[in-house]
Amino acid sequence: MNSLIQLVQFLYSALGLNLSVNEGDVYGLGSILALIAVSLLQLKASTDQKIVEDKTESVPVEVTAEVTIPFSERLKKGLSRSRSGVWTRIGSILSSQKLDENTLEELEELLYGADIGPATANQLILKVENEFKNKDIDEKEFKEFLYHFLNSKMAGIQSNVDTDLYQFDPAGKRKTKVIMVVGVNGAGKTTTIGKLATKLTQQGAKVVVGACDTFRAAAVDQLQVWCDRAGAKMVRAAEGSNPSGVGFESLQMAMNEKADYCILDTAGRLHTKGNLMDELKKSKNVLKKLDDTAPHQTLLVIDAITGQNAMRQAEEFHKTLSLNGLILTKCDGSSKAGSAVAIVQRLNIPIVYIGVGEDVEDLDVFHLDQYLNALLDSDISPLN
Ligand SMILES: Nc1nc2c(ncn2[C@@H]2O[C@H](COP(=O)(O)OP(=O)(O)OP(=O)(O)O)[C@@H](O)[C@H]2O)c(=O)[nH]1
Ligand SMILES: [Mg+2]
Repeated sequence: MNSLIQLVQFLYSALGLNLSVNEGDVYGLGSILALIAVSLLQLKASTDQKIVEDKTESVPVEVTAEVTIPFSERLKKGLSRSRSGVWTRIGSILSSQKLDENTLEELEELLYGADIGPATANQLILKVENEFKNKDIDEKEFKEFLYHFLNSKMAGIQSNVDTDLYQFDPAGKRKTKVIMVVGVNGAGKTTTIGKLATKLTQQGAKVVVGACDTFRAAAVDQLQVWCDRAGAKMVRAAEGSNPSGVGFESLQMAMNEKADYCILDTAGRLHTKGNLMDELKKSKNVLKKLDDTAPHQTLLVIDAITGQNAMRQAEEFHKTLSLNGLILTKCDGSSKAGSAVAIVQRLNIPIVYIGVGEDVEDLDVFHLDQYLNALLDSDISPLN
C-alpha cells in the first residue's frame, strides 16, 4: 500500500499538485484508471468488429459465368456407361486379333448385351462374317463399319421427325400444336415436359401445359414448378378429376389463347393394364372434338435403363395410341442405350428427344450421327 501511496504522490507532484495522499485517494484513482481501461477495451472491440464487418462488405462478389456444356459433350458423358460396358469392347474386339470363330462368338455375346435386338444383332454378325472373316481390320475401320451399319438401320426413319417439335418459328403463325406425352411410371414424362416447355418458351413460343395426371397432387405440383420456371401456363384440375376432361380443357384454353403448343402430361401406367391404356386412348380421342387433327404428336417416353422391356412397352403403347415418336430418357444412367436402335426399327417411329440428366440442358433433339459417335467414341460423318 505504501508504495502505491508513493506512486500517487509522484503523480500529484508531476501534475504540480502539492497535496497530501491518503488510502482513499489510492482507491479512487484506481477506480478511475480501471474505468478508463474498460472504456478503451470496449472501444477497441467495437473497432475490431467494424473492421470485420467492413471486410465482409468489401469482399468482391465472385461472379461465376454460367458455363454451358454443349449437348454433344453431355451426351458423350451420359453414354459413357453404355460405351465402356459394350461399345468400346465391340469396337476394339478386332484391334488385336483376326476375326475368327471365337471373336465372332464374343461379338455376338456383346451385341446381345447391347440390347440392339436379336434381329439387328444377327444381321450385323452376318455382315461382319461376310466382310471381315479371317481378314485384318483395325479398330478405326471396324468402328466406321459399325457406324454405317447402325446409321443405315435408323437414318431413314429418323428423317421423319417433325421439326416443329423443337424449332419454333414465330413468323409462321399457325394453329395450336398438341403434344401428348405418355409412358410407364417414372419414365421421365413430367421432367421432359418441363424441359420441353422451357425450350419452346425460350424460343418465344406460347405454351399451355395440361396436368392430366390427376392421380397425384404431388405430380401436378412438380409440373407447376417447371411451368412457372418456363413461363408456361398450366391447366390443373382437382385431384381425381377425369384426365380426359383436363386434356380437353387444356386444349380449349390453348386454342382460346392462341397458344403455339399445348403439351399434355399423363399419369404413368403399365403397358399391361388394359383399362388404363383404354383411358389414354379416350383422352386422345376426346381432343378431336376440338381439333380433329389433334394430338399432332403422341410421344412415348422410354427410360433407357429399361433394356429389353422397353420394346414390350413401346409395342403396347404403339398398338393403343399409334405413336409418332419416342423420347429416350436417362441415357446417363444406363448401359442399355442400344435398345433405341431396336425399337426404332421394329416400330418404324423415330426418336425425337434424348435425355441425359435432370437439367433443362440435358434434353435435346436426337441427332443420329451425334448419338452413334457418342456411343462408339468416334468422329465419323454420315457422308464418308
Ligand atoms: N438421371 C436422369 N434422371 C432423369 C432423367 N429424366 C428424368 N429423370 C428423373 O427421373 C425421375 C422421374 O421423372 P418424372 O418426370 O417424374 O417421371 P414421370 O414419368 O413423370 O413419372 P410418373 O408421373 O410417376 O409416371 C425424376 O427424379 C427425374 O428427375 C434423365 O434423363 N436422367
Ligand atoms: Mg409425371
